[in-house]
This record gives sequence, structure tokens and C-alpha cells, in this order.
Amino acid sequence: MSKRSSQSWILGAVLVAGLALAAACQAPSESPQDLASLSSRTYVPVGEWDKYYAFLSGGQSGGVFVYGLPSGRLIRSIPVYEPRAAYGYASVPGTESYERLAATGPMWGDTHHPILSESGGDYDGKSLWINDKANSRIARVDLRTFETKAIVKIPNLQATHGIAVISPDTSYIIANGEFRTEVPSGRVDVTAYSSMMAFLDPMTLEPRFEVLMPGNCDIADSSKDGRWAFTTMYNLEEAVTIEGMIQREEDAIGAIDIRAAEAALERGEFTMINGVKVIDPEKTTERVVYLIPVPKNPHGCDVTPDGKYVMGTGKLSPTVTVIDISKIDQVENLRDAIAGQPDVGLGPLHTTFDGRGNAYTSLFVDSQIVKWDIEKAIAGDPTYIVDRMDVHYNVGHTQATLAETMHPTGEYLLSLNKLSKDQFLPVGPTMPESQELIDISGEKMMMLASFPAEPEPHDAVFMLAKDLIPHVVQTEELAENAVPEDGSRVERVGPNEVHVYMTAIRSKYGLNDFTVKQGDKVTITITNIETIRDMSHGSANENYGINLALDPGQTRTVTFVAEKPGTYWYYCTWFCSALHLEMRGRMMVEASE
Ligand code: K7E
Ligand code: CUA
Ligand code: CA
Repeated sequence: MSKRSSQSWILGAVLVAGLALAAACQAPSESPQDLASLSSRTYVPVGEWDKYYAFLSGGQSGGVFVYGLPSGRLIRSIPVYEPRAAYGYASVPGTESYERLAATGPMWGDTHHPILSESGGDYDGKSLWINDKANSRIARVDLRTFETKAIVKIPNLQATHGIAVISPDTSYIIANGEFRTEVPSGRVDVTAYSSMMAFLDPMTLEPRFEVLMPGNCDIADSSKDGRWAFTTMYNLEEAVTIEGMIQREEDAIGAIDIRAAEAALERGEFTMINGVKVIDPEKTTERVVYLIPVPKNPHGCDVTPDGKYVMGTGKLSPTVTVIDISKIDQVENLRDAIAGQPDVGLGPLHTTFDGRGNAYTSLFVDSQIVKWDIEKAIAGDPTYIVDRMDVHYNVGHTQATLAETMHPTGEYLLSLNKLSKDQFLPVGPTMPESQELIDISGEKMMMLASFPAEPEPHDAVFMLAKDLIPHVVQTEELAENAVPEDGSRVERVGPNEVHVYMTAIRSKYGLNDFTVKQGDKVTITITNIETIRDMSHGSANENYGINLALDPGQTRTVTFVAEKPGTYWYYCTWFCSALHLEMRGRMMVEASE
């Protein structure tokens, strides 16, 4: 395609999308009984639990949304790169979560890709990681408590975008730097720009090494045997404008041979850049990076559950490119590693799997999910398209239950749609994003339900509830600094420094009051000594900007300077009992003369 024709193709695609929206169709012509039976498939009776946890990225909300499926009920949202008063998270200076987030960058983020820890190629229910595209960060959420436990800013990257667990045992977390910069070369010169893939320690998130990559890295995945890290690359032109980035008919899937990279590290074939070992793949004894040609500005990068293929989903090409992973380091010409390249429809973005040999590709421009038979497509059998389902509207990611593991359940698929348009009650010029739940257990897809979400879920991962519930704690383990039942007290530790310790339990704080002096540096430590789940307390100091949230067993601290003299009540912010309103005490600040 010439430059002009590819630009007009994009324009055409946008027009097509617009027409599809204008012709907003209603659900297909099921009878009322059919619709009732479809809706009963998402009905979860009062008191019963959903079968799946769904973790949706929060996009520009900066966190993770947790829904139950199939009901579509929002269970929790986990703040990661954003303050959230409800959970006492990063909202008050002088608290641990605030200081940790502030130390890595701004108090907001743009999260795209939640990923889950694996053992033996299946989810082990320990950790979830999520990127912050806007500030080059990655964070780990502990699934025992659904709380953010680590955040780092990844050195040498801009735009941490695609992230993935290296299967089958979470040997690394990989994170792509989508934008090319001068950091590796140190020269502000477009010809010296480079992009990066970082290989991180899963727990500490410290980079163990990074690999220089040509072009932009986009979405990431890994092979099932720990050998390969994959990324789509849409800018082999190495351009800095949109026109430049769509010049070529082909870009690539980049495959990084992890074993070869580790061998290069052992031979000392790296440079230290900002404290990180960086491998330049052009300077290693063994080949580390392979670029397999994929048309055109590909986006999704998805490995099949059996580990045979990695798929590059076309975006500007109506195709999915199926690459045989076993051939990557065997063929002379990397084109010979391509097993098939089926046409699927307009604007294909992401592909997911049911574990029964079918792939499901999201079509942004066509506003559809297309189901296709992988082996038939590879064999050139023209009947490889199995089904198409209209979605509302303009789907980005799509994800099937447990599709990223070696054992997908092939039960449900979520279509994460960018626009909801007329689907919900209007709330102003902008509308919620929409997720549609599709039953994929049969030959034909069945649309079950749609539920709105805060902006903007990009991707989702699922866990079977039965696999995660045993890991979720009933109460937080008492920390080393926990205040014991009889340990409430005030300690003056210096001429201008006071430590206040108290417990919280229905419906009383361990201290009815305490007194400090104006100008004192005050550290308050509170432990919620409840021993049963769901008995949360809080402590807000009226007009002092202080608010702690305390889950059962949890200890929280805050440090501040008592600048204002007077009486300041602290009160419980969680409605914990009939005497909740009486659960309060006084902080008295004596004026300094
Ligand atoms: Cu397709 Cu950031 Cu995963 Cu959004 S990316 S859709
Ligand atoms: Cu404790 Cu309300
Ligand atoms: Ca390109």
C-alpha cells in the first residue's frame, strides 16, 4: 500500500466504525423466553458466590477493578497508582502507601495489563502485576489481601506497556518500554533512539536485565516453557510521526531467547545503564533477538495454551499471523516460521483461546468478536471461521476464562468495549466503558450480559474462585509494630516528638484522648485487633487531613506535625456497630507560648 492509500484506509476504517455505531443494533431476535433463559445464566442467587474473579485494569483510573463473573458484580477496586480514601491508600502524606507511591512518581497512573502469577503453567493465586504506561512503573498486588505491595519505576524505559509473566513458573516479569528514547545511547538524536524490554524480579520488581529493541515494543507474552519472551512491534520504521509509523507493510513480532540472554549476561556481554545490565542484541555471541515479519502495525501478542503458536494480531491488516514457536531458531528465513495468516475482519486487536483449538479475535473496526479454528486456518481450510458476534461497541481486548494458562476453561469470554454509546442511562457527554459477557461453551457464542465500568478497562484476567479463595486471608497477620490489646499509650520520644499507640475494636479506641504540643512531630500507630473478617474501622482526625483505614488485624501509621492548637476529634469512618458514631476520641494540641 502506498502512503496515501494506507492513510485513506485508516480514514475509511474510521468511517466504517462510525457507520456501525450509527446502525446501533439491538440484541438479535431471541424470544422473551430465550432472553430470560440467557439472563438466568448470569444470575447468582443471594448469598452465593460467583464462579470467577475477573480482574480488569483500570486504565486512567490508575487501579484494578475486581468483578465477579458471571454476575458482573463489582466486588472491589484495588487502588494502585491513585489515592483512595476508602482504603486509606496513598491519600494522606506520612502514611506508608502515600510515601511509597510518591517516591516512584505522580499520584496517578494509566494501567493497561493485569497479569497473574503462575506455577506449572496455571495460576497459583499469589500475585497480580499491573503496569503504569504513563510513568514507566509496574506494581505488585498481593492477592492474600488485594493490596498493592510493591511499586517501582523501571529505569531506562518510557511507557511501560506490554507486560507478561514468564511461564510456567513466573521466572521473570517482563515489561516493554513502548516509546523509543535516547536513554540507552545518551544522545538526543532520533537515529540513536531505542526501545527496551525489561526482565524483572517478580517479587522486588528490580530489573535483572534489559534488552535493547528496535522499533516500538507493544504487547507482550511468553512461551509456555520459559524459553521465549515475545512482543509485537509496530514501528520498525523507527518513525516519530503517525504517517511515518505506517509506511511499511510489515512490522514484527520480536522473540527474545531468554536462555541466550542469560548466557550473554554470564559472558559479561552487557553495559550498565543507570544501574541495570543492558544487553545490546547486536553485540552478543549467541543470537538473542529474532524479528518475525508480521503485517502491519500489529497489536495483540498471544501464545496458545498448548504453547505451540504465538499470534500477532493485525490492527491495520485484517489478519492474524500464526507463528510456530518451535521453528523460530530452526529456520534460515524467519518467514518460514509463519504457520498461517488467516483473514479475520477489520481492525483485529487481540486474540484469546478456549483450549479446544479455537481462537477469538477482537475486531475494533467491525465491532465484533470472531471465533476461528486455528488448525483449519493453518491448513488453509476455507471454513476456519466458526462464528461472529456483534459487540457494543469497538472492542479492544477480549479475554476468555483462564486463556493465558495451560488449562483454559473455555466457558466465558469478556469483550472489553471502548464505547457504550446508547447501552446505559446517559450520564453526560462521556459514557462508561462496557464489558460484555459472552458464553463460549458451545459452537455458537451467546451474548449473556453487559455491565459498565469506570474508565477504562483495557485488559482482564480471570481466576476460578475456588483457586483463589484459599489464599485470601480472613484477617491480616499482625505486623511487628502491631499494638497489643493492652498496649495503647503515649510516648514522648524527644523534645518535639511523640508516638501515640492505640487499638481499635468495636466500638472503642484504646485511647479516649491524648495530648501533644503544638509543633510536635506526632506518629500515630493504630491496630485493628478484631479477629473476624469484615470488621473494619477507620480513624479520621477532623480538620487535620488525617485518615487511616484499618482492616481486621491491620496496623497503620501516620506521621505529621501538629501545627494547629485546639481539640480535634478522631472518629471511626467505617460503620462498624450500633455504637459506631460514639467510636471517637480527642487529640488535644496544647498551644506553644
Ligand atoms: Cu490493546 Cu494498552 Cu492492551 Cu488497550 S492496549 S486495548
Ligand atoms: Cu469502628 Cu465504626
Ligand atoms: Ca509500522
